[in-house]
Amino acid sequence: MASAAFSAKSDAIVTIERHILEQQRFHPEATGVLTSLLYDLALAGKMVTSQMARAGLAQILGKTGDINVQGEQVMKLDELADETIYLVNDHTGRLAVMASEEHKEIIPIPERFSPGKYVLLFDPLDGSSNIDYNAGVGTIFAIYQRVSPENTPGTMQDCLQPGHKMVAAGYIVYGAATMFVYTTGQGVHGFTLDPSIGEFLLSHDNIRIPAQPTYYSVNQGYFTRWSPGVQKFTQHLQNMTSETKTISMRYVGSLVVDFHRTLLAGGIFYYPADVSKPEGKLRLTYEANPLAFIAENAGGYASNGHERILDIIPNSLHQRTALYIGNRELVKEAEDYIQKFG
Ligand code: AHM
Ligand code: MG
Repeated sequence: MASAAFSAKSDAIVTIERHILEQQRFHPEATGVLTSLLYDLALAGKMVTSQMARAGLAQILGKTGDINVQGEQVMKLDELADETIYLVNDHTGRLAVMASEEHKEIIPIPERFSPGKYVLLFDPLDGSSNIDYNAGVGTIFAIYQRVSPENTPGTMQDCLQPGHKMVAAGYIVYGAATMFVYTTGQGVHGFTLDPSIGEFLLSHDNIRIPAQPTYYSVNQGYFTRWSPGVQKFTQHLQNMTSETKTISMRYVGSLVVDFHRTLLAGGIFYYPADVSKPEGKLRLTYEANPLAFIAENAGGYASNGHERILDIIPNSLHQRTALYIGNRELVKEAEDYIQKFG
């Protein structure tokens, strides 16, 4: 007879596969295609993790001319991540089209494979300027349903949908441990890769951004380039830091890592527009939108300083945007400062 201890729900070992399948129950109309697509992305995450672990060594081996001991060209990690995600997804029949921060144009599904009903937009390795310093980087992805007719090649129009049309979003952080965080609109869930068994296991169920902010996160080196509203908002946060000591500053320079901390600890991340980047730096489609979808599903909010990120209709694939993301109240306060002071 089974021991009572075995039936305790809190003892359940939840792999990412099991979790994604269980989430499917919230969508009675689901066919399982999205479930498989998410699982494919988790697989890509494991493959990139393994490439990351060997990256330092590959560089040493490739130092003399970008050829490693196997006689292969040593690829940059962001190109490797980009290719991995593409190859995991190009043939499955689940996608109509892809778009990546690494490619100028949309990425069609090869003609020999049938086009599917979903659209995948991704930043294969965000924060890649941090790779040389062994600091955290990550993959960010957004999934939409196609708007073009079924069984035809996907189009640019499929890729330029406003963020509120998203059906799923997530990111994978390659840090001290690899984590996969995703939402299909039913809460935000985080998994940690156990490298010894090669499985993502549920470690952060139903993440909510804490109401009490712990950190603000911004590159203050650009302070003099910001508008008065952004400067005043930042000074407001600095005053909170010195007066109440409840909020402190952290900035890695990897959006996905800075966002992950903001999500778990509470606070705000922002990358404003400035005189040298009047549109902001971050990409609406690959970075701001998926993280905004996650933030809102965790009780937070994301804005470009004037309007909700998820309401912006993209007019180009690599469109840039200012981004304020995290605790709803803090992001709203940023909007207020910008409206009041410009
Ligand atoms: P990238 O797409 O060239 O990697 O730039 C995006 C990165 C983000 O991860 C990060 O938030 C930001 O650029 C950091 O920029 P900065 O060095 O200007 O603070
Ligand atoms: Mg990026």
